Amino acid sequence: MSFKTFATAAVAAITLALPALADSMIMIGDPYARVSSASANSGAAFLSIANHGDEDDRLIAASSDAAKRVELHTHKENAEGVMRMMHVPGGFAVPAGGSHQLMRGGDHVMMMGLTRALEHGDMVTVTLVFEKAGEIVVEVPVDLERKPMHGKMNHGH
Ligand SMILES: [Cu+2]
Repeated sequence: MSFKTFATAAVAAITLALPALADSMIMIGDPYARVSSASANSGAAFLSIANHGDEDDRLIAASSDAAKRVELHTHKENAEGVMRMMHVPGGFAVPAGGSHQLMRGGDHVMMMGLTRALEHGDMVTVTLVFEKAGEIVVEVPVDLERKPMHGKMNHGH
């Protein structure tokens, strides 16, 4: 074995070992993405994050193959009582032993500048970056039929 071959093998072993350790702490559940229309140039992804580690963690950034830019957003009511989206530069905390739910009308992963039209059933790859767990890659199905989780208020009698 030449020195070069040995060095490559050693590097490969190290890069494989790191994510395996980090991934065990954070579990992503029930991801889905939406666009408002076929011609939309932005979309949003929702999922649940569970932290099985004994250290608090934080989702601090995200990226996607389907968007030029991805931001962590939330919805807040402004002074006029209108719900508005806003960028959350500090990201979302996921406490040790706890979880954090991204959902419509709340925190979400905002995909801006879509690189292709997204249709029901398409898959997008979203890379989530955690402060401690590092990068976690999630395959997110586009689901345009999903109802909001807290839709009860929309049902008048
Ligand atoms: Cu948004």
